[in-house]
Amino acid sequence: MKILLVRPPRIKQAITLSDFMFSEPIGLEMVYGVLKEDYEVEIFDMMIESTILSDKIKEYKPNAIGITSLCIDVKKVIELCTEVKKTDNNIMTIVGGTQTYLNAESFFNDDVDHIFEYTNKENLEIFYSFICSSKIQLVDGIRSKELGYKSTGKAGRNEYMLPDRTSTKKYRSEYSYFGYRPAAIMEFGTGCEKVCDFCLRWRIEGAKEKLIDINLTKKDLASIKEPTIMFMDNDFFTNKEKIETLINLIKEFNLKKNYIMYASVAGIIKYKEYVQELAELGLKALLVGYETFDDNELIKYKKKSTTTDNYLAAEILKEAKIDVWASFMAHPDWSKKDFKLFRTYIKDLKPQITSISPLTPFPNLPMYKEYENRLIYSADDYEKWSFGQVMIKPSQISLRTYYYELLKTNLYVNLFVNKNTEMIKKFGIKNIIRILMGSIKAASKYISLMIEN
Ligand code: B12
Ligand code: SF4
Repeated sequence: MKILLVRPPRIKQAITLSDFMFSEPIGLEMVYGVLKEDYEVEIFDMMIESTILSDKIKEYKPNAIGITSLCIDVKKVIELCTEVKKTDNNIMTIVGGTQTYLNAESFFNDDVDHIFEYTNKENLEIFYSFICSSKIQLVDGIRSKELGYKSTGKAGRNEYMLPDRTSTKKYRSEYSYFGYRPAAIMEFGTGCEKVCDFCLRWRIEGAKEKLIDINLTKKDLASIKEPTIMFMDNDFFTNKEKIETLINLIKEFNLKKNYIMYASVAGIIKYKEYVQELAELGLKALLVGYETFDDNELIKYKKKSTTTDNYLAAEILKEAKIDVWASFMAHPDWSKKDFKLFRTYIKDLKPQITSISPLTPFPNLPMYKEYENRLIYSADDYEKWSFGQVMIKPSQISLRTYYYELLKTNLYVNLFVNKNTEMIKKFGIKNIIRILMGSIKAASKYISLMIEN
């Protein structure tokens, strides 16, 4: 059996950060790692390829096609499944990824044969042995069209399996994280115990933090050839054991790489004694969710830190010369005055990079109910749910003024807060031009939304 694993192309209509952060399709690399033992498998990354899927099918002649998905990809993934069926109706279509975990129903469609709600080694192996013998049966985590998309009802989570990074060899020079290119991604531990109210990530991975099996982690680390590793753990600074395990591994393997991580403000403050050592070992940047300038909002978001803690974390990281890639959420009840206070707050914190997402009450979140009657787009307008677009009708200013304030804040941050000359020195002019083009694309989408509204 021949299986083609596909990542859909960038969604042009959506506002995404994928020009800045564009990493390997690690979920597909894991599936490849399991299936390659018994089948012929290939990854086709449509974020890079210019060949259309039907041409690839004619060339590769697969029996099954597996497609990965994020929230904004639903329409495109279904379109790709339709293209598969039109090219050869005998090819089986299978969908997996974050979106199937959060909302499998969005893929109930005649051209989608099977949906992996969650994936682990066991259900992958059982499923493929069934389909090879043409016997479709109910399997935990899988919904099949032939069985009315019924589920066994057994809950589960996606398993972190060893990704086979050779599967994306021809694409790897393209994968980057901000100015670091090429860069690989990996995970060290799953879950997040901070359980912030607006966050999907702990809902996907669980509210309990667990280290991934150390032997798997060692193999994973050893398989990475790139000079930069982005750890996608939700909060790397969660406990001493985790931080010390990484420090020991870096020393044991004598790794000389750049590291990028996500870290919570509370974690940075609690484990500040490790910050300097990690910087000396190669930690270059931390992605930190400062979220807002307003403590009442932080309380409402159930964030485990205050706006004063944000200053403290910024100071600790500045001293250790670690870059801060800060993320903030624009609240729909902000007035012009709030945006002004927000800009002043960013200027005081001085992160190296700033990204601002309008508060997005994703359909699975409790917040969805609270804002349901102020939503600008419906839950099945999938391309809009990119975390980059205003989803809730602003209460203090018009939507057009709100977009104007967002644009103004983004320009202000890029021109006056980000240290552009420092960035050029660090990443080189070519990378900075690539990032700048991405910013221009995002800004022009905001301008068209401003005009539209
Ligand atoms: C790495 C990452 C990325 C990478 C790429 C991820 C990818 N798959 O291609 C990059 C940086 C490109 C990215 C971009 C975006 N991302 Co992102 N990203 C993540 C992150 C940090 C980890 C995701 C991940 O790789 N997890 C680990 C892998 C192993 O999990 P997985 O892909 O689900 O794969 C498992 C199974 O699902 C299965 N599987 C996957 N595919 C398939 C296919 C088949 C056929 C089968 C059988 C199984 C299978 O195999 C794996 C087994 O464990 C998550 C946060 C988080 N912790 O979840 C956010 C997250 C997934 N991203 C998110 C968002 C919103 C985005 C953007 C839209 C943001 C933006 N505005 O730019 C863009 C979209 C890019 C685009 N399409 O243009 C949201 C998703 C919300 C949602 N409901 O989908 C998350 C949850 C972050 C958040 N805001 O909370 N992202
Ligand atoms: S600390 Fe970050 S990953 Fe953890 S729940 Fe809060 S926002 Fe989500």
